[in-house]
Amino acid sequence: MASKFVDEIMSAVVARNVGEVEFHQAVREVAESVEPVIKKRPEFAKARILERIVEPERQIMFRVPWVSDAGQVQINRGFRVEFNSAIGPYKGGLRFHPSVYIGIIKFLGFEQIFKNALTTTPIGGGKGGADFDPKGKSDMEVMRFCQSFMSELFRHIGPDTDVPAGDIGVGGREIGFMFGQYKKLTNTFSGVLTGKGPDWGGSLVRTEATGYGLVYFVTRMLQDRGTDWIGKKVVISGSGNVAIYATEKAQQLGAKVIALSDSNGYIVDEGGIKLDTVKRIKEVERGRIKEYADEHKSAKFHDRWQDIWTVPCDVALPSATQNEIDQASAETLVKNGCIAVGEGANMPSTPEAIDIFHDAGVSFGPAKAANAGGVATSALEMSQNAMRLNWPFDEVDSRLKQIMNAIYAQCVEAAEAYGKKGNLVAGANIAGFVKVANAMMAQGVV
Ligand code: NDP
Ligand code: 2IT
Repeated sequence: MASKFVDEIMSAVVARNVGEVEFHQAVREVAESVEPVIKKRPEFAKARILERIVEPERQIMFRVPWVSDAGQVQINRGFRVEFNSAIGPYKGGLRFHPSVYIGIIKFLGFEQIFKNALTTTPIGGGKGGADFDPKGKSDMEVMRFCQSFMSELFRHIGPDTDVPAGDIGVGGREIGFMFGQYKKLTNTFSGVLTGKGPDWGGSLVRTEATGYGLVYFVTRMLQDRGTDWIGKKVVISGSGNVAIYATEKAQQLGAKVIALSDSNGYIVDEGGIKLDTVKRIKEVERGRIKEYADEHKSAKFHDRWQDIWTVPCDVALPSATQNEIDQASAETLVKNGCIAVGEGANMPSTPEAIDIFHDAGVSFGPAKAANAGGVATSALEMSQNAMRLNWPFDEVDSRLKQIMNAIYAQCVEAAEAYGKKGNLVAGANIAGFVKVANAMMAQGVV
């Protein structure tokens, strides 16, 4: 049963943001979590902090025209939502996927505000992208698209204003093309994007950071249950940037990762995933996960990606997309003995699924906290760019580990302080919100 407080917030948000169901879902969860904070801090209610936070500071939508290899004119839609700059420049990724519309970008930008606050680094929240599908496009088509996209975006961003990075469909190749165009248009070599190549301003560990950080976070969850990764069976959805480096770190720590997926289906290799094969297929050849099963006879391919959660495991790391674990999948995971879920993707579990995990005593690491290692390392890239220095791999990795431990501690403490011991969803939302709210209070009604 929703409270009057949540109902009021939600009816205004739904009326003003018609049809943006993912955004509504993200706001509802935060509103439910922070209600007790606002009751305890009436100055937040008076200053209408939550009502202000749900309204982006600025939203940009633009036409992205480009020409295919066949000489045909294509038109996509580009987005950048600059959501909140209370604690630093807008920061967040760009998603290129055909499902992108303003509701997806707003849910991601809204989550990013609180995630970025948890990282302990000074970055505000933003997100962008386009309904462009890089799959099946040539490198030259991707380049022309990225150049056209940046030809509009460049006037809205900057190293002290808004610093985009990657997300689904945007990796090193796309960041390179966009950085090149930004540099040409502005005649500046700056830290305007993160996820750059290590030889031209990028940070070591940024490629690995989201997956590694996820595993560092879940390590703390497992420690609190008196256990570790050794011998654990792990199922990870997706086979992109987050999934690959979560697999790598989990394997280094002694886990057995047995399943991965893409939008065509999932593979199970009970002998343990051979990550070199996955990296070659996905990072070099840009192929499909099915090809893994053609190469390794120990593996089986199944063609419904949603069914990956029927594979029995101790730890599940959803690392593909939003709402990929629904109630039925959560019930199956619990029935099969899963003890911990760490969200690598943004909002991969539905609210019903999260309730099932909490009720069953499964340790649950929410996206805002568990996948914050990527953006945190982006903030470390910004620091290195500002100093014109490059830190060694081990230094960035050890900072990442410290940050993930600090995020975990903030979630645990905030949950306890508000009578929600062990509920890291409430903890993450409260700790992130309080930091942003305090900054907004200090800066007046702007
Ligand atoms: P990638 O594009 O590298 O990989 C995405 C993977 O998920 C691919 O295997 C893709 O399959 C699969 N996938 C994406 N969308 C769908 C869909 N609608 N249905 C089924 N499968 C899908 O992206 P990332 O690994 O960077 O991102 C994965 C998730 O992690 C996203 O939710 C992102 O927001 C989140 N995230 C990413 C961070 C980063 O630093 N990159 C940081 C924090 C969170 P296919 O190739 O077939 O589309
Ligand atoms: O969802 C995320 O945190 C990201 N896609 C990373 C954003 C960033 O700016 O590194």
